[in-house]
Amino acid sequence: MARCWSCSRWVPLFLLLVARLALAAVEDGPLVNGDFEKAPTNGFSGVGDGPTSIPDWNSNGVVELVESGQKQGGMILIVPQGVHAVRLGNDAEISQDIKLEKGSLYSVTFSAARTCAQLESLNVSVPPASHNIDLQTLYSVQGWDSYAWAFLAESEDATLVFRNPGMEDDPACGPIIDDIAIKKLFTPDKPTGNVIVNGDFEEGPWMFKNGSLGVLLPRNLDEEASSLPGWIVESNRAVRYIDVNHFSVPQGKRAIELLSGKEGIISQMVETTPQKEYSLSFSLGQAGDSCQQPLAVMAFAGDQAQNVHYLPIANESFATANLTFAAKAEWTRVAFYSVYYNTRSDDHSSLCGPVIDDIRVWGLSGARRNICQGLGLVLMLLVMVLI
Ligand SMILES: [Ca+2]
Repeated sequence: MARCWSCSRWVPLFLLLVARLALAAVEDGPLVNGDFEKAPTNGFSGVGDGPTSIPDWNSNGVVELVESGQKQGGMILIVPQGVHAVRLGNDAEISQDIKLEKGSLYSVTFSAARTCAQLESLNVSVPPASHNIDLQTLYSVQGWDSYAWAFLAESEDATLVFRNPGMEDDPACGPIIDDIAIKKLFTPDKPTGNVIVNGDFEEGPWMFKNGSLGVLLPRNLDEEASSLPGWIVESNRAVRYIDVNHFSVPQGKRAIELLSGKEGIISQMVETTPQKEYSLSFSLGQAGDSCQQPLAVMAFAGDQAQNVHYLPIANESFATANLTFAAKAEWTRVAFYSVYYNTRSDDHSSLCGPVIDDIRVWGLSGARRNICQGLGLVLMLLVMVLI
């Protein structure tokens, strides 16, 4: 009897454990069959002959598995990683159910390639959050790129959807997608004596170890849902998130490469005290990706702007730059863009540019208003003592 009582006591605990496991949110990293390398029930043999069901994904419309080297007309289809990827036809979509932590910020990383459509774009969503990614600009000569998109989880049960919003004459024209991963992001605390959040860019989207092209961060004006916590990309073109495994990074493991001249701008609003003097410092360098010089950035802090050229010193891949400014308001915009439109010297078409990292803003002196307030207090105390 005692034995049964002992057993029954463990049953609810076991059920609770099972329930917790079932509710566990998706882990950081590749999604289940996010690289589309898992064979369909009838094998990969039918790939190229038309739509087939894709393991672990739901699909709607003309969704095809494509194979590396597969030809369509005179064009060889591009598979970003591995041997297989997925192509979405007109208005077609794939989706996967995922468990999330409600209220948390997530970033989805994926690779996409254009095929033959004129105005190719890709809609990525975790309803109700949704974003159209423009695939029109080719950033790398390989014909594909990795992108990141962030969203706030509004519920625990969610569905990640990739949809081709296009309606091309040729229904086979549509983007190819591959290598899908997710990462829960956190917003780093402001370091002591520095008002910039995530100025070292160490917190950002998932990056694949073999992802040699970095991750593009497209336009995103929503500071609350940014793949680069603290920052927004306020331009039409993307900036590139790079890692130390494939690029030269001035500090830590991650940094930002600015692309597309004035069309690639990142910015952050920082809290400042009006009239107070501040210093903005940052590392400026080259990514080690054969980017043609000159490399330069335009750095903004409030109404101050400074053009800073990267001048390689000895064997250093970066240098430190500084800009002093007086805050005019309680919030000051800090922003960067590349002065030039740079391309790689080896292919003359892949976009590249200067690297920035380790951005800091700190106060140099007390605000005049505070000094006056302080003087006023001293005078008042003096009067009180005299009385
Ligand atoms: Ca860094």
